[in-house]
Amino acid sequence: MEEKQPPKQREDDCVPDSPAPNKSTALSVYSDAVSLQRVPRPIHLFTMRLVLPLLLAAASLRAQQQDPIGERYTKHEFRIPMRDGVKLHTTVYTPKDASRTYPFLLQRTPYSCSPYGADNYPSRLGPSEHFLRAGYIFVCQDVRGRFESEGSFVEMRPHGGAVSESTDTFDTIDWLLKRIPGNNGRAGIVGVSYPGFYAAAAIPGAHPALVAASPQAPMVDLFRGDDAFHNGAFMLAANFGFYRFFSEHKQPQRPAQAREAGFDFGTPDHYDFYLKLGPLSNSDEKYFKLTNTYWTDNLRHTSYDQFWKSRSLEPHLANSSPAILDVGGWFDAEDLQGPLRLYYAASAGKPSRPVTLVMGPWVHGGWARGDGASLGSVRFEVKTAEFFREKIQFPFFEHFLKDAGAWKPPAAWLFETGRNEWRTFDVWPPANARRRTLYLRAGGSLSFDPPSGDPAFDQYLSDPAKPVPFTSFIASGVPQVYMVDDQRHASARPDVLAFQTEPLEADLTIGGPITARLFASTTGTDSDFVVKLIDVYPPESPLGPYQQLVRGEPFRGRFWKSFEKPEPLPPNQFVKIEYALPDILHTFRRGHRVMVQVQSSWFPLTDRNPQKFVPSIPDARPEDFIKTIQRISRSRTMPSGLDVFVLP
Ligand code: PG9
Repeated sequence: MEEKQPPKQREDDCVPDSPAPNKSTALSVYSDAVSLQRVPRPIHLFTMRLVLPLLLAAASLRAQQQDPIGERYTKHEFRIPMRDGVKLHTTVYTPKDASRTYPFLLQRTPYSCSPYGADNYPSRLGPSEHFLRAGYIFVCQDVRGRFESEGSFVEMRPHGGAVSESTDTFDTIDWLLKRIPGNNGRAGIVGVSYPGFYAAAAIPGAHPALVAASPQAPMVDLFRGDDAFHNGAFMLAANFGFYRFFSEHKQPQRPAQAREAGFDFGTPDHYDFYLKLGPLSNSDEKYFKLTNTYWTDNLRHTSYDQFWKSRSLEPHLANSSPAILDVGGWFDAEDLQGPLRLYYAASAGKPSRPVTLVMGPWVHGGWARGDGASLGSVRFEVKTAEFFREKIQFPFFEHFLKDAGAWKPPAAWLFETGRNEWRTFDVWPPANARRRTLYLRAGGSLSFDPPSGDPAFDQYLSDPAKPVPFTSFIASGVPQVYMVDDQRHASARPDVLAFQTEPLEADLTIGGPITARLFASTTGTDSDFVVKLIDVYPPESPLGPYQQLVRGEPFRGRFWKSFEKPEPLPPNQFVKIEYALPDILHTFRRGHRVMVQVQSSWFPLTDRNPQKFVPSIPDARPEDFIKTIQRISRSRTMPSGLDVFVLP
């Protein structure tokens, strides 16, 4: 990665390097500009145009000369033998300052420990610059079967076998403690996404020296809400191109540049691409030819079978030994459920050290970079990512790995969106939260008051040939902004039911998991239902009557009885479909409305349900895709709605 060059000073910038102006800064920038007006303009502009860029370039060069990683750390590369003899490539960076001892900070990854070669140094090391300055022994390891390590890669290798990610981490730490001089006998592990899974997988059976673990956006259960399936609906757009990277390495079939470029969709409109693809089994016939084994696994295991159950970490997280800093993003399109599931599982046991959940207004890994002050059109007004890196993540590791500073964490350190402030809780969801139901009512209204009429329902036509798009714009892949995107494009569709409250007379704060309860019928024998919770801004807000998605989650109807054994839905008969939407902490401000939308597709975020029950949806035939009439009851005896926790 190239070192960033200093920002070029644009001709019309007449102020020293200043943060991007917001309201308050604009005034200071303006006042600076006004004060600068006192300098005769020709002299001033000449100075700024010539001198400032030179000053910036010199400062950046000095920084690079003063502090390249190779000046302060020595790089070593080892092949560490695991208990079964497989050797894992492990890069170790030790501080040159030998006047004190240091803890290990590990990352285990399937995404490479590049750059390789003892003389090649990365441009950054560790989770943030705080760690580089404080001094750690940084360790990066290629997991089995990836890049420079021996062995074979297994998707989320199941815990409990003769060798596992837990035993590999244990053996690695044991080896490092004995052979790397200058260590202080302690180790921590940190990682985001797949590296987050490896950090979580190190927790069960942890080496006694592993005293701190920070799984960040870890996958915990790929079928139950992480990257692969959400209540049985397959996360198509997120996974289609992803696995090519895994399946090609070590069997390079295309030039590296083509491999790096990923899958060539041939169009930026992936809604159209996937619609034309038809049944997912066509993907192997047309593109992957069964070479993308991880993709094919997803198409072969579309129920909660032993393949997925064996890979779930959830049963192994109770009674943890390391302190845990469990991090996730409220708007993480890949692994939102993982950190929540980890927190609930670890807290339910008897952990030896504190377990802390941190959730911020972040996309996947959004806390690791940038300032976290906004996402798309939505502003959070607080530099949440900077706060996390400086005030939470760094103190966590300093405390447990070096006995530096106090660490009296809350159980949950959560950013409340809507009101835009950090909050701490001694238990999550908070004990004083009140469970209430938002009922779907007649005329597209939504209310805490239950319906009284019988029968009462709304209906819509669901056509798999015209699925509801998951973005309000033409999109490639999964745009991270989708989780706060405007939902007016959906509200306007006849195949989306929308129910909303009157403008709120007071702030309404909802925290914790949400339970969707639909009494639904279909003229078909299978169907998806998607429930979305939306914050409707008042017309006078800067974004106008923006309909911000707060939380959305699909449910694949075939799993109405169990995720292990899909069964047809009885046609033209109301059945109760009840499922959880991942936690939120959001305040609907006074004057806003709460909206709930219900629909039967969310494309191509999830694959299409043919709506005729077939043994395997990826193997459905084109003629299996049928139009259906969906009915959602909102009657006294079958009241559809959302159970929410209202905070005082
Ligand atoms: N969370 C991403 C992912 C993991 C496993 C399968 C599919 C996606 C990731 O590691 O980037």
